[in-house]
Amino acid sequence: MKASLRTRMSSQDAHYGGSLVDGACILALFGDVATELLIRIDGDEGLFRAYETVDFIVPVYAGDYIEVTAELIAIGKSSRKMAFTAYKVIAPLTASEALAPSSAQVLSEPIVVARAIGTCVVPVDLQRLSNQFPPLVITAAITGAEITREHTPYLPITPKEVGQEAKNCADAGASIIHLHARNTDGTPTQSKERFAEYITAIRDQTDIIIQVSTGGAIGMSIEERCQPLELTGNTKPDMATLNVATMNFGNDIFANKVADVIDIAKQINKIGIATEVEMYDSGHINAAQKLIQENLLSGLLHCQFVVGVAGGIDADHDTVDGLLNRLNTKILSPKTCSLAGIGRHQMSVASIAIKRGCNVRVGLEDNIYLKKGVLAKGSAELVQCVHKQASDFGRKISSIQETKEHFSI
Ligand code: KMH
Ligand code: ZN
Repeated sequence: MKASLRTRMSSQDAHYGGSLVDGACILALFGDVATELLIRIDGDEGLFRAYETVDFIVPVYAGDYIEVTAELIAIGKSSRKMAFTAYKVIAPLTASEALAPSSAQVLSEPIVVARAIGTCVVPVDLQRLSNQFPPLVITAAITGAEITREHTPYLPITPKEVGQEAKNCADAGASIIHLHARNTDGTPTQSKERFAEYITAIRDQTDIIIQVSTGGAIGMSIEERCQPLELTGNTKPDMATLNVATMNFGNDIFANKVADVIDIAKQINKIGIATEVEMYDSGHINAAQKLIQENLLSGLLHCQFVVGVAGGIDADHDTVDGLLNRLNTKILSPKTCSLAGIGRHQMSVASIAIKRGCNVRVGLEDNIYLKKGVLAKGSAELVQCVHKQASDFGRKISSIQETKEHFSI
């Protein structure tokens, strides 16, 4: 969660020679933006307790326009830790550049002039808007279709390995398994028999929600991809993915023609299980919006953004932030949103999701490393990292039962 404000430094703020503005003015702005954030979080102005760090990086002069932001980075019982940044966005021109004393310019790139980390407090009995964010739903994508045993020896392949991995992820805090299947030799398959073996092995160990992939592997036909939707009885899945658009996927094409997307949506609706809409770029939101308008997606819309795929949208902070803002302005019907970052972006994207009230997907399908050069010994280790990040931030983890209720499963 973030707040920002923009103001102009006046000649009254200039305290030192050469119209230099006192650093205390920047701290006053940090105080104001912190107050806005506290009002948004708790419905109370709160109090500033302490700064951990303050760095004045670039001088600020009278006439500069300064934008300050505060981002919530951790929540305690009454403490709210924030990261502050001050940017210069407009500056007067220097005497040699100016046509007149009134000449000024909008900077092509905002300049960071100061940063700080600080903690505010809101007494518990004054917190009117507690439980700002819903419990965090963690999805574990444990198999995927593209990662092989050559990439990592920890990829589960046999039903026994898949069942154990699902249990480990559930124990670590995941409430959904995003499932692909593999033949014994590791090649991807959407065979319903293989899915049935996997689902049985998982349900022998845990009641975690099973979300089957209808995306399958690149190059598979729609019929092949939809086979897990034929399962009934004890092996009927709880949820299925719906990929809404065609795109480049690395060096390949992930084909999802409009007619095929509609066909898959209808098949999922027919068997009456929850749909997770998979999106890889901002334009995919339009495709999802069209499906809603055509009544092919109803009820709570579960959106999964997979970011950082070569061919899809980038996974950096500002891009993901913009993507979430776009989702919120475009899709007004009830929705829940999850973020999955590919490769080295996995944990940074998880962090954005936790702080923006979204859900998180991690797992070997999207990233095989725990940290640079160190392979994760399975998806459960990645789930544990997300659990820790969420706990540090003060966000609860959704239990399997809570997630089932949330998605009416
Ligand atoms: N294997 C990717 C090409 C899904 O599971 O629905 C597609 C995919 C999407 O993984
Ligand atoms: Zn998948």
